[in-house]
Amino acid sequence: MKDAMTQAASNPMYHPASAPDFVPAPLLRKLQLDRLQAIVAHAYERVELFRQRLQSNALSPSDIQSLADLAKLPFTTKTDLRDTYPFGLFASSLKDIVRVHASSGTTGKPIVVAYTKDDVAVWTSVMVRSLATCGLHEGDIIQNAYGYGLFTGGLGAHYGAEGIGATVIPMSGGNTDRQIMVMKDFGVTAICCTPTYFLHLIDRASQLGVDLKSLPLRAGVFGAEPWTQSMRKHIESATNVAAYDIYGLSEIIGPGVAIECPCHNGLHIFEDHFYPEIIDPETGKVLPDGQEGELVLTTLSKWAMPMIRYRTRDITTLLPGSCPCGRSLRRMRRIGRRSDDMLIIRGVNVYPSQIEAVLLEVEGILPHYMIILTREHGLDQIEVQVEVTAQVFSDRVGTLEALSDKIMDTIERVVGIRIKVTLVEPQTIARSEGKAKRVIDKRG
Ligand code: DLL
Repeated sequence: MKDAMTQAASNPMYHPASAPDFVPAPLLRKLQLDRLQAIVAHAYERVELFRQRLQSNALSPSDIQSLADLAKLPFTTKTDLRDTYPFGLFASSLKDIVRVHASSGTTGKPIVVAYTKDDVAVWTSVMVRSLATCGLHEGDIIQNAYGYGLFTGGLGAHYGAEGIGATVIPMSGGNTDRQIMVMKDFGVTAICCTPTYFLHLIDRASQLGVDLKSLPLRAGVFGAEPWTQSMRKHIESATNVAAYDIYGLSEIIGPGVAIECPCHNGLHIFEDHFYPEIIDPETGKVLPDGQEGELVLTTLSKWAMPMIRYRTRDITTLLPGSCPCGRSLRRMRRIGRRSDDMLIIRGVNVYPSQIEAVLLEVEGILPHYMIILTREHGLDQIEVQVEVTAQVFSDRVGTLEALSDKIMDTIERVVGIRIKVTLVEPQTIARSEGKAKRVIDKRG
C-alpha cells in the first residue's frame, strides 16, 4: 500500500483527497465486500420491496459471502422507483433524510432520491475526488453552470467544488452572455456544465468577440449526457480547456460516480462506493471485463436509499488492465448510448412516452407524432410534429397557435424543458411498417 501511495504522491497532479483512488486492489475488494454485506442487510431490514424480492427467491443477506454472490440478487429498475413513488424505497426515516432530488420518470411523475447527512458527505467526497482528478484544487475559481434544483448536477458539483476549497460561482444553467461575462471578469479557471452547453458558450463567445484562449480557463468537467472524442477535439482546439468526462445518475448519487483522469482513456469508477457489473441487457447474465453490455451499479455506502444492482440502461465496457495514472479503480469506456429510449436534451432526461402521454390527452390530436432532434450552434433542439384532425387543422390560424401553445406549456410542466410543437395535417407523418419510429435524431 505504501509503495503505491508514495508513487502516487510524487506525481505533481496528485491531490491528498485522491488517496482512496490508489488503494491496492486486494484491500479495495475487502472494503467492498464489508460494505456490500452491511448495505444489503440494511436494505433488507428497511425496504419492503427488497426484502420481499429476496424472500421470494429464498435469499437472505447472509447469502452474500463474496463479491461474486452479488449476482444472486435481483435487479432494481427505474420502474421500481416509479411504482414506489415518492418515498417507498427510502431506507431511513424522514427525520434522518436531509435532502431529496428528482429526475425524469418514464411517464408524468419524476423519480425521487434521498440522502442522509452521511450520504451527502459521501457524495461530496466523490465529487472532491472527481475535481482533484481533473487537477483542480484550492485557489481555482470554478463556474458551475449545471442546473441548480431537483437535478443533481448543480448541488453535486457545488458541494464538491467547495469541498476542494475552490471558489465556486453558482451560475446554474442558461443566461449565456452573463456566463461569458463572469468567466472573463472573474478569472474563472474551470467550468462545470454539459458538453453541448460548453460548445454553445464557445460559439457565443466568438460572436461576442471574446477569445476564450486568452482567459485563464484551463479545465472543463463535462457530463450528464453522451459526448464524443470529436467534441473534445473541438473544445480543446477552440480553448485551452482540458475536457474531462464526468458520469453519474440520480438513482446512484448524482454526478461523481466516475471520472476521467488525465490519461483520458476511460472513466475511473469510485468503486469503494459504487460497485459496477456489466450484464447482457437481454439475458441479465454478468459479463467479464472487456465485454460491452449494460452497466449495473450497487451503492455500497448510501443509507437513505441504497440501490442494489440498479440497471442504469447505460451501455459501456469495463476496461481490462491498469491505467498509467496508477489508480486502482477500474475504468469504464465512455457512455455512448443507452439500452432504452431515454433522450438527453441539454442535459435533461426526456422519455418519448412522457411526450406521448401529454399529446394523447389533448382533444383534436391524432396519435401520430414524430420527435425531431437537431443541433444548432452546439445546442440541442427538439421539435414535436403531431397530426391534428382535419377539422382542427382547418380552424383559424389563431386557434391552432393557441392549441400548440397549450401543448407546449403542458409538455414543459411534465418534462421540464420547452419543446417546440408543430401541428400538421392528417397523413403528414410517415407511417411505419414495423415498430413505430417516433424519434429522428439528426444531431450527428
Ligand atoms: O445527469 C447526473 C450528472 C450531473 C452527471 C452532472 C454528470 C454531470 P440524471 O439526470 O439522473 O443524472 O441522468 C443520468 O445521464 O444514466 C446517463 O444516461 C446520462 N449521463 C450522465 N453522465 C453522462 C456522461 C445526471 N458523462 C443519465 N456520458 C445517465 C454519457 C451520461 N451519459
